[in-house]
Amino acid sequence: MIELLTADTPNGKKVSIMLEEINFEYKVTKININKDEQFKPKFKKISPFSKIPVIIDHEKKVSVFESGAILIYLAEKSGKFYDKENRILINQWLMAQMGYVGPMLGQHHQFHHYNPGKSDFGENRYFKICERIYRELDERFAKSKYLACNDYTIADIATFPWIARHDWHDIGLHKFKNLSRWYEKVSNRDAVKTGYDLLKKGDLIPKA
Ligand SMILES: N[C@@H](CCC(=O)N[C@@H](CS)C(=O)NCC(=O)O)C(=O)O
Repeated sequence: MIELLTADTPNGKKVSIMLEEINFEYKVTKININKDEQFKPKFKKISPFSKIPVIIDHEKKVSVFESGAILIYLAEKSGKFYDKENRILINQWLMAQMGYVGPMLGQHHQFHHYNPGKSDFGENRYFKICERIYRELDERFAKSKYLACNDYTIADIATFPWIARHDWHDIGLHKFKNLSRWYEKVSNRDAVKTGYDLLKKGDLIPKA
């Protein structure tokens, strides 16, 4: 049994989507990050930076923090979405999501969506970076069916919930044909739909 400690955010959705994809039995413990539950000592013990998501594998008595590390753990445990032949490609695109796509789009959310009008510099900087990421992903999808290779992998699972915030980004996902094609294909997976609205039932995936 896997326990998922999470909140309704893109990083949290990565793991609920993965758990649905691999069809593992799991239970959810909600961590209310707006009420500072992430700073409770019991949670901090398994998440040193006080961040969701975290999983506990009760069978193995092991906990894992950092969504990328969690996806790798679950992929290795299930033998799915982390094909050995494509592993170098999958690792690169997964790390790019973890180190670049997620953090930059997260800053764009902070300046453009949550705090507009507070910093022209911040708004412009992250708007341009977000636009550039859309362009770069679009170029990738002109060459590859899925992000890392021609198969659906944990790199797609990590990236999808961030692009699913496209209505906050105001870049115009529909203008990026290849990225939109990938987005629609991933959106239509049953496990993605179930994992996406796990904590907020009825929260439909925004259309491209
Ligand atoms: N690199 C981490 C980032 C996790 C993260 O930023 N989590 C946010 C929610 S999306 C969080 O827990 N914020 C609470 C806080 O920082 O206090 C991962 O991918 O797991």
